[in-house]
Amino acid sequence: MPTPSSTKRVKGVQIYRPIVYGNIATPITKENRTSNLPPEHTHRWTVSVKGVYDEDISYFVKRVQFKLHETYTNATRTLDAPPFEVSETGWGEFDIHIKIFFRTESGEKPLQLYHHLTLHPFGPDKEIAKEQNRPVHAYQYEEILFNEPTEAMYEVLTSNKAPELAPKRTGKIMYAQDTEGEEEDRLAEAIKQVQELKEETRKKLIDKEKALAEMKAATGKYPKS
Ligand code: SLL
Repeated sequence: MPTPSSTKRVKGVQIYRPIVYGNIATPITKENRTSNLPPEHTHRWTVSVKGVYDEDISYFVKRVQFKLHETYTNATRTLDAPPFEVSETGWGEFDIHIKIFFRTESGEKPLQLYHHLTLHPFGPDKEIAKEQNRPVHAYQYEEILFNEPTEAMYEVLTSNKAPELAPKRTGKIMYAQDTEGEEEDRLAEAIKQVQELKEETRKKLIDKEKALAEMKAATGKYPKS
């Protein structure tokens, strides 16, 4: 009997799909506190699993389970359709267990990730951020590897139905700015720094060239180049 395409694997093939997971948190202030909130709750937050450009990942992800701290009622929240996210209010940080289930035809085991729910600003300008009640973004990037996917999953991952990995939104993606967080941010910062450095070097070079030209003119020692 031939092996069904749902179990037959495509040898030597590896397919990566990037995702972003993490949370945003906003302080509850006097101004935005609603009367139904327990007084000890200090933050509103949303934890999510999404495409890097916020594109739909449900073509390969069929379910995401978020296991919250046991102080929450119904601590295990299961999402069978996008957006794969949970919004809550609360007072404390804790580790969220995130379990990602793939399409059945993938034959893949669920992927277990952990995210530390981050409510408080971190990084170099955390004090200002705290003062200004800025929202906190704490996201992590992950590349999911499908090693020798089943033929059916290979189809799913590579077919035209798969959304383009092109940006759907024009907004900048916000990444965490500390150790947990993102190469992306550091990369953008590095590129900026290199550009600034290039510009600075260019200016210095122009100054040096000028000085050299003046020296040449003054001494008459050097042949004109
Ligand atoms: C801490 N170890 O002590 C952590 C636990 C738990 C946070 C934080 C529950 C909100 C509610 C909530 O915010 N739990 O359901 O009332 O910081």
